[in-house]
Amino acid sequence: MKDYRTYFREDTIAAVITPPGTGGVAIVRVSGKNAKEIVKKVFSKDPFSMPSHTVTFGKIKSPIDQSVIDEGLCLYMKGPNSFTGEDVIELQFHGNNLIAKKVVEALIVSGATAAYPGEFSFRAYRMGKIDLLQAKAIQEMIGARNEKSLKAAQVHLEGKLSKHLIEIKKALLESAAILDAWVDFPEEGLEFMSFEEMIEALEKEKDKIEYLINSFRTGQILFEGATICLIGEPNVGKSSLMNALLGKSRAIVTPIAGTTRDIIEDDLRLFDLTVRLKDTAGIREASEEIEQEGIKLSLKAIDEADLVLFIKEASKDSTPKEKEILAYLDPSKTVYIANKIDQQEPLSDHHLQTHFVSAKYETGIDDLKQVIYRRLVSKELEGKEDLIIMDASQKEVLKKIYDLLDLVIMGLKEGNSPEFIVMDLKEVLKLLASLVGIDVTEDVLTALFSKFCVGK
Ligand SMILES: Nc1nc2c(ncn2[C@@H]2O[C@H](COP(=O)(O)OP(=O)(O)OP(=O)(O)O)[C@@H](O)[C@H]2O)c(=O)[nH]1
Ligand SMILES: [Mg+2]
Repeated sequence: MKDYRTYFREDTIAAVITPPGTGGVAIVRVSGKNAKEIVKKVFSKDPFSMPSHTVTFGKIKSPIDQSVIDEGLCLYMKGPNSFTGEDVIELQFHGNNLIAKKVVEALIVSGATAAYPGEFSFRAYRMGKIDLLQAKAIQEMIGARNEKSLKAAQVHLEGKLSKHLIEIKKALLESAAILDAWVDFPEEGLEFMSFEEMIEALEKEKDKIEYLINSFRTGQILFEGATICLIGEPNVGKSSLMNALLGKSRAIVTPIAGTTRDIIEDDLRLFDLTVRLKDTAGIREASEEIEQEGIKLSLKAIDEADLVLFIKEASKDSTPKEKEILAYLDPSKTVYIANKIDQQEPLSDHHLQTHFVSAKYETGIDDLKQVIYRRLVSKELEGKEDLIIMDASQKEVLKKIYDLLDLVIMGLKEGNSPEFIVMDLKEVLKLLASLVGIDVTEDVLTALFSKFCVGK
């Protein structure tokens, strides 16, 4: 459905910016040109006499009957040195929903308008305090579930991803200018750059775009969190391995085949990542209905997982069922594990990349954790948090840019007319600009900011 509210309004806006519920304090933010005038009507001290970036203690009162709502602090930040770039006043009082509601009502009666979701961030963007990628980074930061995605969001917020994209844009702009010159002065134009040099320059930028697109899988795992499931025949030691990885007895372990029926889940701390582990029912031809249901869940878990740990016994030949499961698994998201190496000499015909462990005696578990981590966070992205894309819509735009650059390069190689080639290249420049927030349409902005929560 189309969103009809417009973020392009001049109202002075107000909203609670702390989470709902009870707490030590709650904060209401007021932003806009009438912030001081409005707060003057609800606060016992005059904001016009407050120096910028100072805190004043006073009473918050109803503008209608002057009754006291609460007492608290008033923090005044004169624009442009504030989050939104406008005059901002924040009122801090006791953390109670009822008080917060009354304070916002008092501000609205005094002339403020309730802020839309993400409107403070939108204003920061409109006033040039942050670009669109940085606005997105605020959301990423709030939503970060582990240290790694938090770090990635932080570097996005610092503007490093924007800088990288702007550099790509600059390089492509140069190519576009030369192409323009080729159109206008076919002879002289070639003096600036040879045909081959142009293709080389464009390929270089295309590679950078491809790198960003590929970073999305890691980005998604970081941002959404990864799910890993343990799969195998009954009794191979899936639950034992789950417990060994978690370092606690989470799942029941018995020598009876078919012990685990339901999916058992828990969070595993994997260095700076948190992943969701799922222990499943062993897969076999089950006669019993409960077990059959469990197996159905196991198959579903495989499809939903980012990584599958396939477990078999190290000293046993693969059974027909195991071969069937293996054929079903996607090798790019499977880790092959041979368990119970303490029992007998392992066979030699295992999958080439098999990891040998003893879940019961916790041998090889630390190495396995390293392997799992590596499979989730590719080595080339390690420490390059500024170059990790965590947002699906950003990835889509990058994909369009990539395809267009491909067309441009192909057009050059095939000797197409530079007039047409330069048109595609200019479209690329537009898309790059839109990523950082230059010349973005109102619809796109509304869609983006309305996904924020109120008070952001
Ligand atoms: N010797 C040895 N025994 C193990 C090892 N891992 C698991 N076991 C034993 O194998 C049996 C089955 O272990 P579970 O962890 O319950 O196996 P599972 O794959 O979860 O089995 P289901 O839930 O029935 O599918 C238990 O008796 C475990 O003690 C191991 O590394 N070495
Ligand atoms: Mg089990």
